[in-house]
Amino acid sequence: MSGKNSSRMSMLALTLGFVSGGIAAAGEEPQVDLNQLGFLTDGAKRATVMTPEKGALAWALKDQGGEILLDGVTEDGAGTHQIDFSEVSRAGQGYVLSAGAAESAPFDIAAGVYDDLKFDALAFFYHQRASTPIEAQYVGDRWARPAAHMPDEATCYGPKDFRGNDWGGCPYTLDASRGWYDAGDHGKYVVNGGISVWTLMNYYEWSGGAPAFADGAAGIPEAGNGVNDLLDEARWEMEFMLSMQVPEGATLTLPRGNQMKSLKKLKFTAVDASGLVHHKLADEYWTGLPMPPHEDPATRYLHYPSTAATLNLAATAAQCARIWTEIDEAFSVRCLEAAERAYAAAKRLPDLYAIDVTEGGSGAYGDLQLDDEFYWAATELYITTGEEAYGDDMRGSRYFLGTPLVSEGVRDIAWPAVEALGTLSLLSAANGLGPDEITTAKRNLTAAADKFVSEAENDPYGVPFDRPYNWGSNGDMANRGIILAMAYRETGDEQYRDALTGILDYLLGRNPLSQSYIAGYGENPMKAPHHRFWLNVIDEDLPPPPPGALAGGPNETNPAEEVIRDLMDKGCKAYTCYADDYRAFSLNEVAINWNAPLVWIAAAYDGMAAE
Ligand code: 9MR
Repeated sequence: MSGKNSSRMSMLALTLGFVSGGIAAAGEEPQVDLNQLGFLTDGAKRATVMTPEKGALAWALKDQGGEILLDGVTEDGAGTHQIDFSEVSRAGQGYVLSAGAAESAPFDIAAGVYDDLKFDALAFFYHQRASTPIEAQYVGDRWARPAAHMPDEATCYGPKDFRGNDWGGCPYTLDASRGWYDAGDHGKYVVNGGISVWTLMNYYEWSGGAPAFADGAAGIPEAGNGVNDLLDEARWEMEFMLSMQVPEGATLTLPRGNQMKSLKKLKFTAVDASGLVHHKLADEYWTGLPMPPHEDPATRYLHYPSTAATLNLAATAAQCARIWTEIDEAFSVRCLEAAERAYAAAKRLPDLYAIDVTEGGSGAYGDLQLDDEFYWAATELYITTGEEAYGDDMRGSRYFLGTPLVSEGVRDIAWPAVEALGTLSLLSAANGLGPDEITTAKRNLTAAADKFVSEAENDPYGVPFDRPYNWGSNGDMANRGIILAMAYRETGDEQYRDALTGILDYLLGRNPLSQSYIAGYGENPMKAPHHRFWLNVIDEDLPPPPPGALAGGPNETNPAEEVIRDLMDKGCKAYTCYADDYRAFSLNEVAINWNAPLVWIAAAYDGMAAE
């Protein structure tokens, strides 16, 4: 064990003494943490033992009948020790790993152990659909509900915002039905819708048409319509995104430039708003919990257009245009026209920053740095059209061919950091890049993956993540999995697949809280998300979270609510800053931008299994 491990380990051991939740705390007895779902027959199999004891611990892997398949001893001394039993490939159910007196949760080894997760993770999006009934025949009686926000029509809030600025309203109402509710709330945000729908569509492109989601594979109303089910789900969101675009010829008065220091006295400019995209459509105020979507009493409003939302539409509609070209030409043309109009509008008005006009009711999704959105949109348009004007913008960006390497100024993939999405599309869809450019993009991809591998090697729980855990850290983790899966396919290098295994292991229980962050999966799954409908934990008439919903996860950077503040006061660190508590919206919300990369990695990982 490296020195770095030891220091992180003792930090965790200290910390864990404070963390409640029914899990054995350090200082009492050993704890064995591993993936509570299980392992692929030919994949890496690792566990972490946390022990307060001084000597080495004897460990044994036992099958359901108690027969020992492999045994050994841990390293000497108190701390966190890794156990590697990858050499065991015999398929079976109900295996247990014991170390000293402690036992792991039961788990399986099977080539098909990930068969269901990709479908359940995708089903999250059907559950979150607006403007349609969620039918029992697809989700079961517990989760069925009537249509909500049907239609979802709104005009701009105003003319005055809650601070008294007069925006003038907008001279139209939009029918922005469909789309997915963002998270535990009923807001629909173009920024965040963008990265989420991109991720689903990217899996389609990267995997050569997502055969796992072939028409009829998923439980959605469109199954049987001749179109891949992943695309059917993505289209539900694209239709909403397209409907958020400002009609041709509309004039709006909008605040240009960064006016964050004078939000009470905004200065407005009359602009030709054609092709811009509204930032979000959301309730006027925060409704309480629980609040099933079909009972939502709040009036809904459009917030004014932002350049970021406009570029989110430009990027995803460009991606949509090329994907649907052979599937539904009219839709493809609609997407391309919308993308080109949006991109032109963003270039004309590059400095429209999102500003909330209601006090509460929705998240801000504000972003003051938009050169990454410009790169992403230009790149998607270049891939789709091959036009040099887009190619020039793409090549002129400081992000050209960048992948998440913070040392090179390219950030982890997240809703306000979308530069890598452009590069990943260049590695997923046919395009006009030269061979040297493709080589550079691949080299950048593996450089990012190499960094994640080394972080996993230095972490006692094998987690490829060595930076502060922020709001939605599980989504960031899953996005790193996309990089690792892509690098594995490019190179065949098993260390990338092993690090991806590390991410799934972590999300499914190999962590110091013995927590599976995925509802319905593992012995100790997330049960109490911050969600207005999946609140069985406080009302037995309401459903629990459906299997496949991923919690936001540990957060040590933003003490936004009482639960996390309490944990931080008690000294939580990194992946111990979490509680499965529905009140904890900064830890335990679910969201489309976190479940989308879960779909991506669950499908990709399942596809890597030896049959
Ligand atoms: O995921 C978002 C996170 O990055 C921000 O720090 C946080 C606070 O602004 O908001 C998160 O997004 C929430 C959004 O604002 C409203 N719907 C629920 C989202 C997930 O918590």
